[in-house]
Amino acid sequence: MHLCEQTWRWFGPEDPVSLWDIRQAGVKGVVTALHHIPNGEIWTIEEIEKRKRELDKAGLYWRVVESIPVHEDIKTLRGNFLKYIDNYKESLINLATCGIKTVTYNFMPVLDWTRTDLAYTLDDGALSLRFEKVAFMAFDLFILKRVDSEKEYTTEEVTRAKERFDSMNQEEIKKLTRNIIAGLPGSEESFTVEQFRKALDVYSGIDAQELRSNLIFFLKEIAPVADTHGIQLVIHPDDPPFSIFGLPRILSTASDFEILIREVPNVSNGLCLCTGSFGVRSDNDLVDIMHKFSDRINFVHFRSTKRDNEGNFYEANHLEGDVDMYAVMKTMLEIQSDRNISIPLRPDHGHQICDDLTKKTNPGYSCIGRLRGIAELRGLELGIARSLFN
Ligand code: DNO
Repeated sequence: MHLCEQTWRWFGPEDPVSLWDIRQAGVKGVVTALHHIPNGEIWTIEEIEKRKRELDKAGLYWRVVESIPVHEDIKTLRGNFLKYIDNYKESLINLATCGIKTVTYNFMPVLDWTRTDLAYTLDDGALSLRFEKVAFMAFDLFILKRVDSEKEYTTEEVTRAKERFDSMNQEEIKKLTRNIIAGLPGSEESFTVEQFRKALDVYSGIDAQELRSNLIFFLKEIAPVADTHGIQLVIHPDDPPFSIFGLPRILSTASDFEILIREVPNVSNGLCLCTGSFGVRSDNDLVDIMHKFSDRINFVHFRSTKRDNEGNFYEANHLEGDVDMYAVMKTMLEIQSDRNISIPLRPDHGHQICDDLTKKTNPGYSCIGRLRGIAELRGLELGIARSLFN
């Protein structure tokens, strides 16, 4: 019987959640990254070993890298992209040399994950992350004032966004702006409005087809290196899984990943199954995605979201919301049994609850909220595993 290998994301020494908190969550495998190394630079063996030693002192080990960020020059195949690809390869080789062999990355242009509200109050008083479409449009149309953005929305949407914008005071405008472009945990970029406009401009001539072919180019370069060194590359899906700011999106559905493995069939070309990201789209059938890519899923983020008909979603408790966590967990257990392996899992995005509410936490990465998540998932897993295999 193969249970998932439980892991926990840690943002490094600055993370308010300590390594001993992680131990007490009953987890030994850590998901982390060398966030202090600027995007594009090589992760040296020395720096990797230093992080490993830190974890080791608390009886933990570095199981998954999340993420080695992909430099914008690679996504656009402009500027210094060849040098950055070489650096990426070198970082992969260095990680493999140090025994770390699962590497997450994403190919979302400009921004990593995006939410409008980082403290959405649920009816039990917990704080959650939310994407509110009208607030997003209000930012795009009336704060960022992106050229031609009104063409991407209906007249009714523009009217609703204007009403929303007019109802906000200066403080709320600042907060919304910060939430969207100042960089959520794990994203390596942070922008002012002016910088953000410039970053978006770079993509004005790049459509989804071009971005996809850039990703394929990048993967064709790095996958053979990963194959040779036994590294599993796992791409994280777009979050949210649809276009925002007119930017191309190329990893939001099963067919997006299908194209990727058709073009780059190397064994190292794998998927980070983020149930919360894929789960935002009602046309994504998670169990079907898992069956389709059962041999490519090498890391899993367990998280659920609740969407409505207006294009909004918030992050629900792990066993609630739109994701059928029972079905996902059962499929995970079947896949692991077929492949005869354990796949690393991490509880993603907990709510701020209990003592979390009085502390400064990384949005989505509170200690107690995730602890609740992992405890529920662990119970669910054991229950299903015992009824399936015992
Ligand atoms: C959000 C995360 C993302 C993810 C990266 C992977 O909580 O899931 O920041 O780590 O997109 O590259």
